[in-house]
Amino acid sequence: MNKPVRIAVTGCAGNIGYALLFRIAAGDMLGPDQPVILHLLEVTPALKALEGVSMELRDCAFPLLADIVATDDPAVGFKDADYAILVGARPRGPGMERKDLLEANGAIFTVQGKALNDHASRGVKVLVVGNPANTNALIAMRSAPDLDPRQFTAMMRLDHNRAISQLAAKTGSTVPAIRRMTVWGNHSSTQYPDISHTLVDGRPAPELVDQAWLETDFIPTVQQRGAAIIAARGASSAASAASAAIDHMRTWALGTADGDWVSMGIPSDGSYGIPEGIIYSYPVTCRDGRYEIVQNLPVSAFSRARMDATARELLEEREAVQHLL
Ligand code: NAX
Repeated sequence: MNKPVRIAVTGCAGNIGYALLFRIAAGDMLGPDQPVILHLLEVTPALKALEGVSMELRDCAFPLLADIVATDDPAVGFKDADYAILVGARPRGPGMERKDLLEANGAIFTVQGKALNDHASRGVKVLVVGNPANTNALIAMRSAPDLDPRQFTAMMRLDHNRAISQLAAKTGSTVPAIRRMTVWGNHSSTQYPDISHTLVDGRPAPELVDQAWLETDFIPTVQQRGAAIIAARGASSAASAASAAIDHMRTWALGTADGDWVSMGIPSDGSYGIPEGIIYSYPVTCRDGRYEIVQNLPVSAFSRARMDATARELLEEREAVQHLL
């Protein structure tokens, strides 16, 4: 059995937290040989509910759960963390503009970025789930000057998984038969789910579906899926978001399958003509705990326009939080 690793999760008394923690403790994230110490971080008013979550986690008697640290102090919550999943964020309240949301969350992610900088393991892998995820990740990254920017990522895996599932259903195929899906850009309705390089049972996906379906069905369905879940369930995606967070971290830590890639929000390095200095979703392969952008994919004019539109939105978001960077 390996030495336990420390996994910090924020927002643990919320919806996604409740769907996420039990699966991490069961070994779904890092496998059946990796014990974990869970660091549960919440705001002070939620500490009582957090105590209930800790009690339930203990009651599961998970063999891999070595310990639990529950706290409202980021310095304690991120102490020696090897992984940090930042779920907790301010939801958009009535009458709140996007700018207000960016501002309210900016305050959270500057504090958490600094706490990660000062207290986490030097190799910590950070995933931001709380919205607006890409720009929150940028704020946390800029607040942690002693860590490598590459240690900060934003969650696009839910969008990636949604795209795979839609394409599998359309082509009468199965999820494992779909490889090389890409979602570019921002975790928002400007994201660009792109099947140009996707394979279905080894066949190019663009040969199996028509352009009209892509434009009027697939792309908007994936872009609007979060709103559709809220409309149907009366609450935002929770179990699927938790599952995607586990997939993101497992792939980052343990690697992508040969011949496949995943979508991750990462600091742009200028690849594909996307401006540097935003957290943009790219197709990446992972190996030995590191990711690399898949390079040299041909980009059609149709894709170019959509990749640029979602980059522009991220530049606007960055502009709105410039004073925090
Ligand atoms: P909930 O409101 O159920 O839970 C959020 C929890 O975070 C609350 O318990 C709250 O007390 C806690 N929290 C707030 N500020 C905190 C802080 N500074 N430190 C620690 N904890 C804090 O929301 P939930 O449904 O769990 O969603 C959480 C976030 O995920 C939201 O921002 C949501 O928009 C975002 N999502 C992101 C997705 C993605 O793909 N990137 C998809 C799902 C989800 O919509």
